[in-house]
Amino acid sequence: MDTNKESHPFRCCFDNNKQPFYSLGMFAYPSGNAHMGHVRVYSIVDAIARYKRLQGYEVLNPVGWDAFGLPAENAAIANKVPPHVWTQRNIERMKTQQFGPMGWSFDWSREINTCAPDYYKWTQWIFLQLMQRKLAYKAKAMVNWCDTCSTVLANEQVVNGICWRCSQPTTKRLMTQWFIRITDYAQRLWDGLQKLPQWNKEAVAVQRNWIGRSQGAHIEFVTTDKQIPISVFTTRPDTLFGTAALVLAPEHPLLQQIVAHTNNSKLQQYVQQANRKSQVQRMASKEKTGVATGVFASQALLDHQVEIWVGDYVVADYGTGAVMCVPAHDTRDHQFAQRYHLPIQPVVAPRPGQTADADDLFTQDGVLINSGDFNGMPSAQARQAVVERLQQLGAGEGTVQFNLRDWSVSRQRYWGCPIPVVLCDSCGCVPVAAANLPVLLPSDVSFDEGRACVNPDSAQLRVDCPRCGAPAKRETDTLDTFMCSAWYAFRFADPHNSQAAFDSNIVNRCMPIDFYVGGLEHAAQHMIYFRFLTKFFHDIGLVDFDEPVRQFFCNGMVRKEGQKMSKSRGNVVVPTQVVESHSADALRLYILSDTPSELDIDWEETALHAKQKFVRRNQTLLHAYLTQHPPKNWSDAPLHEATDKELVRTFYSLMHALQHNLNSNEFHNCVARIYELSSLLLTRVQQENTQPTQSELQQAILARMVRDYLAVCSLFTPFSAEELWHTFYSDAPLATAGWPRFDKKILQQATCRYVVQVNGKKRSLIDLPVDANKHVLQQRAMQDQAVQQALVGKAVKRAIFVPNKLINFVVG
Ligand code: ANZ
Ligand code: ZN
Repeated sequence: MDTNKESHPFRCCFDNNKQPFYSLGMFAYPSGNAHMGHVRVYSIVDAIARYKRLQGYEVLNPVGWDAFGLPAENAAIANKVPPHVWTQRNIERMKTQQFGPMGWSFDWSREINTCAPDYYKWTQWIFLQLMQRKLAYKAKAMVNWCDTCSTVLANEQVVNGICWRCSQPTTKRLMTQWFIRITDYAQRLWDGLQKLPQWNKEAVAVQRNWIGRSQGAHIEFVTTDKQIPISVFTTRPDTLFGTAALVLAPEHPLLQQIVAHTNNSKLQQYVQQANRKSQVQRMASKEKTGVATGVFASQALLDHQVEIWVGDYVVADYGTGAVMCVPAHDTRDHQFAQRYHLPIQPVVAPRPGQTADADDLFTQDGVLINSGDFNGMPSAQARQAVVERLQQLGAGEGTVQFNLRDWSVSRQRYWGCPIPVVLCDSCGCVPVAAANLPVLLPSDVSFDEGRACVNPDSAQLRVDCPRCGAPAKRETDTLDTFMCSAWYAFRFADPHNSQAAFDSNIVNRCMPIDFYVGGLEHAAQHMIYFRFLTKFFHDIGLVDFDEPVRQFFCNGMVRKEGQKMSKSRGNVVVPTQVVESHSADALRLYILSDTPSELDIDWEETALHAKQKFVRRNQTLLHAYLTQHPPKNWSDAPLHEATDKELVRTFYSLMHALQHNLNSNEFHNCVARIYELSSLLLTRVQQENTQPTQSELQQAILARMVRDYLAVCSLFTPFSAEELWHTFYSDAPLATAGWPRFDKKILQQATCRYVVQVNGKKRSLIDLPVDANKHVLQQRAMQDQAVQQALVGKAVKRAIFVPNKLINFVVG
């Protein structure tokens, strides 16, 4: 591999002593069209990558393609182009015509593509590792089904019952599917969030919400007739005595058994209706509806029986699918009780100073009443005491409940990573031996009937069972593409390894990722899977860290007229066209300016023009100046010997501030600093162009300042900065030429205002250079009229001097 830094300044090799820095923008999908989202993400990443490179880090700034997934398959169906051809064509196009012209400093030698067999071989290998440890399993379960996409979706891919890809409502189906047991890692995924101080706060909140840890209890009830046990999950065991009813989800597995003899047709109708309703409808309806079963239940601590109801506000797959309904203290239960006239018995009273939510509703912690032995206890204490008592009675126990579900990871679609499993009639699901990977995607497929159809009789699907040798079939489901993107960052560290997914030493050296940029919309799914796999890799000894990302920066969206840019709205601004009309530098500068990068921006043509003008003006004036005054001996030009000390001081103070802004990802402030730097520098340069007055030394100092200016500009407008640098300074790239160095001393004020006192009373102010000595100050003070007056007829006994502050004459 040619690792020559001059011909490949962005190529990362870890064979030097430089400290690595890993910057990464989230994986791009090769749709064929780069959009403003790409421009924003990668311009942010690039500013930091270039900054760190100039600072002397060995920067890993890779790029690649998240290439499996539905659009390729749909394109194949629509245009009869095989998905790999469509994908490859798009990648070529995006790479050469769209990403290339933006000037992002990627290490293209590490480009990866998840649909390439030498990549998905390792995705399959990882799946086998999970399977070996029982973390990948096949099971029958209620899953999310999208009709439009005709595939199963993960919980993370269904937001409020809507498919993340096609925005159509999804339904629940009982299907046999592959799952990844991420729930085994729920507690660690939760705990890990505390160790991420450099993560975007919203992203941490999204994770926390998704993992959804609730501390609570299982409380056992039992039906009075047939003694069928029913367990509820509650976070408020302190409210047990206020239970008015038990409410079961319509899908509750014991329901039919419980109501077996009752012949309640109204109930059966309700259950059927609920099953037909989509998840969205169920959650959207504000009405809490239900049907009474006529069956009652009792609880060890309660001296009253409660009726069992069925209600669709209770979710089947959370907790136990059953709740104790406490109308006086829970809003949903309150609505339910009001509708069906259930008793509303308060068991927690507000403390002095607390106010209730309504007359008969109080949802906060308070003090227990109407609760037997527990009366008078504060809620927190009562929660523990009730659980302890239940535990003694064998009627309940403390538990932790997570919202996180296992990741349903199989897809009934063609264009994905084949699941490396053989289905054998006698042995069941048998993993393919690692030595036989990759399991190639069958090529015996037609796209004619409106869907991708692998020939079911294809020899490519027939295989002998690895265990018993009998004829068997390959699994035809493919993996969710989020599986491919859950480990791509590891592969970037060692992208050409043919012996392993990656070399642990290399990965340990450059990961966790130092700076990761992407949209908040990926903060739930991708980041959960990515964190999960990292912990798994850690556990099987592949890596020595267990969180993949040190700093996670979430960028905002680019909108137009307040709307998301989209083809259907016809409001898409195409980056390549902007590059042609205004230049990549102007676009990059624009996309980072004015608004903090974590907020949404609204596309504004006039601001873009202004950026273009700014870049041009800089270019023209600096070019003219450097032509007249070719830079000489600039590299060590002594800044402290500048005649215009104020210029140098202001200039480097701005540099200093800019570096501060970079360290805190305030890119819009960086751009503002560049404007200020430019205005200082161009004013001076224009003077020089019209009437050159300066000595060689002063010229060298100015040349050094121009070069430092170009260095910071190269983070944002690399084309114009590199061009000037190349024309006037050096053949070696500016990208690796070093971050501006300057002695902090030059940032100090050039002059200082000294106070002159006589016997402690202020008489005058005198401006002198910083660090003036006592003698000089004393001399100057004695010449001051006001001071002279104050000293008339008096003898100076002493002069007290405080450096850079004051002189005080003590007189007798
Ligand atoms: C009684 C109670 C009284 C409750 C009270 C709350 C307040 P999180 O924090 O989300 O875990 N719940 C339990 N399982 C449910 C299900 N499958 N579908 C719908 N709701 C369910 O919420 C836990 C609370 O949500 C539980 O605590 C239960 O209501 C309800 F004053 O039990 B609680
Ligand atoms: Zn869909």
